[in-house]
Amino acid sequence: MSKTIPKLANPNLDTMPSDFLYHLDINVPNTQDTSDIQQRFGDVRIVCTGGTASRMRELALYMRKVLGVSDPSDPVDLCERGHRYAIYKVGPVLCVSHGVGSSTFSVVLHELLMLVKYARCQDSIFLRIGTCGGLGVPPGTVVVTKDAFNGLLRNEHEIAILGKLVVRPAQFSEDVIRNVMEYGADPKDGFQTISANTMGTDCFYEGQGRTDGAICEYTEKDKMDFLQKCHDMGIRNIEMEASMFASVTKKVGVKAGDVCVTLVNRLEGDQVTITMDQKHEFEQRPFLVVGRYVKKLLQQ
Ligand code: R2B
Ligand code: URA
Repeated sequence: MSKTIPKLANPNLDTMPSDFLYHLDINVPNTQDTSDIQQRFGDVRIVCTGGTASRMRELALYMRKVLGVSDPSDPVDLCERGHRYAIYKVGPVLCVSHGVGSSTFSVVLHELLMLVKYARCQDSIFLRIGTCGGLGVPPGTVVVTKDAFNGLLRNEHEIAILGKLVVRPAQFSEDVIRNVMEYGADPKDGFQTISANTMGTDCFYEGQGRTDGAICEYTEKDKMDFLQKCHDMGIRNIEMEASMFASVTKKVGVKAGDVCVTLVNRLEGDQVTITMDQKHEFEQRPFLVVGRYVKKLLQQ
């Protein structure tokens, strides 16, 4: 199969003489000759993203083990001077923090997509490795997103552009979903990895039907009716990035997937009550699943 470099969906990029990926602190002085960027990032195949810089640093250390990279040095944050996000590189894998929610994630996602274009990365795959609330599944379950729904329970992402609402479809790559399940899930792990629908909301509290935020204008029954409706639609986890992530990557033709571990069963409560040690243990689970997938992918 022929390899592809992302084309993106912005004709202006073809006529810009230079570009500064501001939040990444990466300068592209000459868009017609990106050999320097190609040298630094041209081997990247998989861009792993996740909420926090410390988790992405841990993922980088884990990827060293998965890929057999023996390097005793501390992982270097390649965009430390940008002060917003962190990027670690382990061979063909980038581990990048994206903050909380679609708005912070979309900023770094745009810049990462431009980075892989300028670096002429072939067939790059974007992944989000995150945490989420679960719906009717035990805390610690790993969910690989099938369809991404927004807070209106639509399988799309809405964004205001030039004063108008633009609606785009929000599906992840079927290949990625299938392969993450096939290569990554292992019943011997002692936890479940399932493929199911995800709701990505713009708010952790009201947007996810919680009754414990600073504002709540609905009853416990309204909340449970809504969560039950989500469950009936095959939604098994709730987080804050899936619909934006699916829609942006789909729009530019880059394959992507979302792999998250549940921290709470929302049919049983709103508060995340697991201990920080338990949370840390749960956060390793998507590492295991994605690690196996990445290893297999790179062997092909
Ligand atoms: C899951 O966890 C974060 C909120 O606590 C958010 O980034 C998400 O999607
Ligand atoms: N992240 C979310 O967005 N929701 C939860 O319930 C837990 C983590």
